[in-house]
Formats: sequence, structure tokens, C-alpha cells
Amino acid sequence: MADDRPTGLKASKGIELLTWGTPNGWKASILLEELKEAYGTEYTWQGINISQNIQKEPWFTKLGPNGRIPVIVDHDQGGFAVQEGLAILAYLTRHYDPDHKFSFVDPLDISRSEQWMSWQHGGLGPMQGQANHFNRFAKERIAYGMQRYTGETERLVGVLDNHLKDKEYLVGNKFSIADIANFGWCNMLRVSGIDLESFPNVKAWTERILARPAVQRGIEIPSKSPFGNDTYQQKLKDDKEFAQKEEELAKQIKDAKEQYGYKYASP
Ligand SMILES: N[C@@H](CCC(=O)N[C@@H](CS)C(=O)NCC(=O)O)C(=O)O
Repeated sequence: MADDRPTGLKASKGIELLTWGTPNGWKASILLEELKEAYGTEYTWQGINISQNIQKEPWFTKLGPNGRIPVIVDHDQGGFAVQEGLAILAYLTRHYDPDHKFSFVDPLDISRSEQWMSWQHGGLGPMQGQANHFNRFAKERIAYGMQRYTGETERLVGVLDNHLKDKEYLVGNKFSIADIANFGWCNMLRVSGIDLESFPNVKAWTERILARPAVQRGIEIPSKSPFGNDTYQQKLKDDKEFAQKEEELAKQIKDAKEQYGYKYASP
């Protein structure tokens, strides 16, 4: 509705989150929900419908020059704005996680968490994003792109699976911003054409994280998304037409892999 279309900031104190229900958006909303539960830190959010290109409007790009969600604005720091998931997670924990419940004190653990967050930014996010693009949104089905990006996503998930072999969480045996950065993308692996059953450590880790009430609330901001692994699986059961279309897509991806001689290898 036109009335609901944000045209500027609406809060005057605390953190204001500008977001949409996507893996990158979830990073910020999950941490904000966790901080709220742990410390009572209140925040405000506005839904930025990316299909309406609100993120490209001048009022938005003044805050987030890249024209993408998520962006946070800290009204208690003179309206300081932060774009990019990693920078948002780092900013929020630096300012609002005094007990380091979701972040680290040990410099080596800080480095470990930076490494897994960078890995998500430079690897998993962009590759899986392109897999979604070539498999689902491209006007033509281009076999080379489909197998290239789905294959690269699979390779990266293999890296994560191997790292999680003997661990509950990515760094320091505790749930942290490193897990939050990566969880959102893994929570939609099924939609991206990845067989989660082949990666049991990643599957168990996503289920462990999904069991957290703050995570469940975080992924429903601004509203429940159809991309989550569970929602997707349920839809396959409930909607025969959808299941058939998904089966056809899975076959196209499989054929594309065969056409270019793709073989799974990780790392
Ligand atoms: N590296 C950024 C990526 C942000 C990003 O790509 N956001 C997407 C949604 S997942 C977006 O805003 N897309 C809208 C557009 O491309 O205009 C981050 O991690 O925050």
C-alpha cells in the first residue's frame, strides 16, 4: 500500500533498522532480536520492499550509498548510519554487547570470527546469490551459469560442513556474529538447489540456531519469508504444482552440471 511505503526515517532514538526478509537482512534483525533478549535493547525497523526499489531512493542512499538492505541508523550516535552486514554486526556488538555474549574478547577469536564473516561476504553470499539469480530469476536458463554458481555454492557449503565436523558453532564454541552472518544463507540452501542432506553438519548447525527464539523472531522481520528451508519443504508437501516445478528446476540444474562435467569437490 502506498501509505506503507517508507519515505524516510521514523525514529528519533535508539537503533533503526531498514531491512527486508532476505539472508542479508536477517543478519541484522537476528542480532537485534538477540540483543533485545539479552540486554533489553529496543530498536525500530522499517520494511524496505526491494522489489519496489525503495533502497535506490535518495533518502535511502544517503544512509546506505550501495542502495541495498540492510542498513542501520544509530539515533543515539547523531544518526550514524551503517551499511553492509559484517559492518553492522561488528558495530552493534562493539556498542551494544558489553558482556560479549555474541562477540569475542580474545584477539585470535576476534580474527576467527572476522574470517568467517569475510568468507560469507566474499564467498557464500555472492555465490549463492548468483546461483539463485541464474536458477530462478534470469530471463533465460543459462546452463553454464546455473552449474557454475550452484557448484561453487556447494563447494563453499562443503567448507562449512568440514569446519563444523567437531563443533557446535563456527568460533569459540559459542553462538556468535560469525554464525549469524552465515546462518541466513544456509537457511535457504534448499531454495538454492543444494541438497542439505549431503551436508549433515551444516544441517544440524542450522537447526541448532533455528531453535533460538530470538532467531525465529529475527527471520520474521519484516514478515515470514518463503525462502527458509522449513517453509520451502512444507510448500513442496502442500502444493503439488509447486513441487512439480521445483522437480523440473532440479533436473535442469543436474543436466547443466552434467553438460559441463561438473564434479563436486571441496575445498
Ligand atoms: N554485502 C551486503 C549485501 C546486501 C545485499 O545484497 N542486499 C540485497 C538483499 S539480500 C539487496 O538489497 N538487494 C536489492 C538490490 O540489489 O537492489 C550485505 O551483506 O549486507
